[in-house]
Amino acid sequence: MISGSPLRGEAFCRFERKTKEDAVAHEVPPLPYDYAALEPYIDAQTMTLHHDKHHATYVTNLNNALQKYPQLQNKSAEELIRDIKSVPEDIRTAVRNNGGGHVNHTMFWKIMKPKSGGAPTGKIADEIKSVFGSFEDFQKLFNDTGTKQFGSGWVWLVRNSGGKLQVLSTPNQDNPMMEGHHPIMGNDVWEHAYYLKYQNKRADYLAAWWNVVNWDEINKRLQSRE
Ligand code: MN3
Repeated sequence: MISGSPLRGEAFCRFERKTKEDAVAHEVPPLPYDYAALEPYIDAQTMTLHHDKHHATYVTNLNNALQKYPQLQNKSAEELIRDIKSVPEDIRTAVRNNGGGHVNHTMFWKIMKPKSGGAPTGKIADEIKSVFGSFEDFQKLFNDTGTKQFGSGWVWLVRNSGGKLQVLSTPNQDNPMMEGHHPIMGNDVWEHAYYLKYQNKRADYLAAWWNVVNWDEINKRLQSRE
């Protein structure tokens, strides 16, 4: 793999000394579009800070937390958070917050796309209709759930541990996988996701976000776990 950032380079060298070629440090995936591509719904400055600073910090902190546990360095971030209770107690909170932050944001960039949004297509459209009645009812539930999440967190559509589609929210960087659910899509309701443009109006951000939703990617996530 090619190192694209000094951040990864440093982390990789550190692990390389410890475990030879086995471990690869976690790294921030490149944004799949330009920072300004989601304007006017999400502004370029927010995207730049969110991806290059916030997401990067979760990755740095995750790699730092794993330094003293070489046996955990080969696990994907998903594997780590899915089985968070098996992570050693002294780094569990750090892995929960930063591994969660890494997984959540890696999904987030991919489920958005410029010139997209609108009504869902494909299988997700059918499932939403059959479970929530209509796309509008689903949007209202998703937006209300995101608005009511107190403080920082995420609002999700998941396939729950019982196999049913469900809307729920999580605090901080917790991911539904920690509770045995499969996350199909999620929106970040941390203030860092919207404050520069929307200030305290989280509901306005949640409403605008539907204009950048990438239903193709969400259909892929739906079908990866049926
Ligand atoms: Mn965020």
